[in-house]
Amino acid sequence: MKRALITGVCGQDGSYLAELLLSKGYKVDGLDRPGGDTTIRQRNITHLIGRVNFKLVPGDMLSLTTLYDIGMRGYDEIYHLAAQSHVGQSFEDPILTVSVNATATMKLLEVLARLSKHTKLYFAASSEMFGDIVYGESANEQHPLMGKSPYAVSKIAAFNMCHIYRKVHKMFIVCGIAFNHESSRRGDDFVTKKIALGVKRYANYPHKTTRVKLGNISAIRDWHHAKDTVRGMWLSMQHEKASDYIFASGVGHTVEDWLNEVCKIYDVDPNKAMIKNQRLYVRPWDVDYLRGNPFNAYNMLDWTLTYNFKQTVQEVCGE
Ligand code: F7E
Repeated sequence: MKRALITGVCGQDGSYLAELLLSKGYKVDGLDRPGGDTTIRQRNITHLIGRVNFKLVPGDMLSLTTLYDIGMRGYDEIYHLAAQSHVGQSFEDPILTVSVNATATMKLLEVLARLSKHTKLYFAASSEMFGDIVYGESANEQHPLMGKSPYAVSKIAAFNMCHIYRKVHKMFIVCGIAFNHESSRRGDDFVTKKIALGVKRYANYPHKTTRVKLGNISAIRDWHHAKDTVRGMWLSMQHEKASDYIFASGVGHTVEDWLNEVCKIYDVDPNKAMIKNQRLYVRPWDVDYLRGNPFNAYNMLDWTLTYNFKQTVQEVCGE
């Protein structure tokens, strides 16, 4: 029976990945950072708590004790998903973002190199690392990294460090470069879920006070469903060689396209249901266009998408 640790188990990806690994017969530990309201924090994994082979391990990636314990437990596989993952918030607190996303990942690498070199590690890299891609083109794993936010820079630092440990310490480290991936378990302050909840609210109470307040709705993102991403994570860890993989749909849509699709579901006029360019939500430096080329994942891992754009929107809306 393989033993795996998921950092960030309470998040959207962590919760789906825990389900997947349990279904494959793994013994799964989930790192759970105490704090805030437990019911809210654990809402994505309530159905897993108490299940045989699933255990929550309290800990914090910023704690050396936690990292040392992880090294001492000698897991077969670690899926390192814990992060400050909100790009907008990374401008508000760049230092925390770098501490959690980059420095803690570097410490984890060093701990594993010293205490548990056989452990396979999956690192959740991000399409934000690319910064702007030439309009109309798509990024593969070799695309230059020109991050435009503290979040992007923190992920680039950790990504490059993963390569160093892969090369120098001969460790099995996979970097999954995931483009935007969504689900009904997405946090409420990401644009997809915010629109889904906001438009529903407006449909129920159509009034100018219930309109969804948004920032830049012309940004283009390459969206797919988070259940597909986590299947890619697992597949990439089973391949004989550790490598980097793009997880994306290869199709770009604007935030406005997402809004329009949600408005169709709730039968409301998008121009009435939202106000755009709200200062609070416009980023100091946004990435205008992102689209990925998932050829390697398709080819090397037999990775396929089970949700298209429309189905992803519907699932996020819970419809
Ligand atoms: O923004 C625009 C915003 O916050 C998408 C994270 O999982 O995916 C995610 O990062 C776009 C941006 O996701 C609002 O400016 C407009 O252009 O949903 P988002 P993200 O920043 O793309 C990548 C792959 C990650 O790695 C990240 O961890 O939507 N936008 N109006 C807005 N965004 C938000 N959040 N809120 C708005 O009101």
